[in-house]
Amino acid sequence: MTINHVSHASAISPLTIRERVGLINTSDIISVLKGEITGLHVKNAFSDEVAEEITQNFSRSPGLKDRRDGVPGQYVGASHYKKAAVNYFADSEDARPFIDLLFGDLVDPVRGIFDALKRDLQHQGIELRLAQSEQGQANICRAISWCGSGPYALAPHDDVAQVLCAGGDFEPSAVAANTVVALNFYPSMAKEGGDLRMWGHKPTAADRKQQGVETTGYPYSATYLETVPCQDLELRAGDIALIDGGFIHGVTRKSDGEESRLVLNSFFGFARPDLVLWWT
Ligand SMILES: O=C(O)CCC(=O)C(=O)O
Ligand SMILES: [Fe+2]
Repeated sequence: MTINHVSHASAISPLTIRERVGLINTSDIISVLKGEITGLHVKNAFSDEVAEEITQNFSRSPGLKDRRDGVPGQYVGASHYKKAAVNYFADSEDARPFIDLLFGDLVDPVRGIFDALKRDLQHQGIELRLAQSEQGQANICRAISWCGSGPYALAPHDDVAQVLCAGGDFEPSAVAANTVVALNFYPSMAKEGGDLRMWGHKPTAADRKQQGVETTGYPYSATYLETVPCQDLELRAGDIALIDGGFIHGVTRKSDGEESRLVLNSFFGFARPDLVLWWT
């Protein structure tokens, strides 16, 4: 029998989302990493000038492409979604010059968080590094403008299934047993909508199988989510959001027009008690 909606009260987990204004500290980030909170929304985390420069560099990028993996969007960089590890790392190497171009001569704000977190974890005897293989190394982030039609610009999904399904030779697959943190920088935001919606449900492998999203974690149906409480992170350009990517989340419909919605996204999490990996 197929269960079409989340039917067990025990499958509902409360959402605890911390909010800050203008101040990013590594203790908040580590709280998400350790699964103590579900999310962190930092408003006004970086300046309008930095946001505008990255947005312009994205729109003019010679590395800008349309996604062809069934998830509507335009992107610069590499995604491990639906990809074997060898291809992901080769794509990451190819895309690196385009990621560098997104930041031009700016001090890269994503690298800023990476370096601060690396330093803090190091003091605790934990290494933070980019995921790697013989083919190469992951990039610090990827840039995406989602363009799904219907109620969601990016349909409800989780970020864990895609990690598991990349195969055992994909270093980050070890992170799936722990919290997979999604880190999102927003250089540009649509006038209306484009919020990050989180549902209070962290699907298990059995849930994914039942929903037919075993290998992708994408997309979960409206029926499945009908009885699950949700919360919207109302985003503005210059904001950062970190979430436990194991919880179902999606991006609400956004207005068309001049301002497009742009996200710089990366993932990280504990592969071992003494190792945190970072990838895209
Ligand atoms: O664009 C966003 O706000 C979320 C992106 C996301 O969920 C993803 O890339 O997996
Ligand atoms: Fe996601």
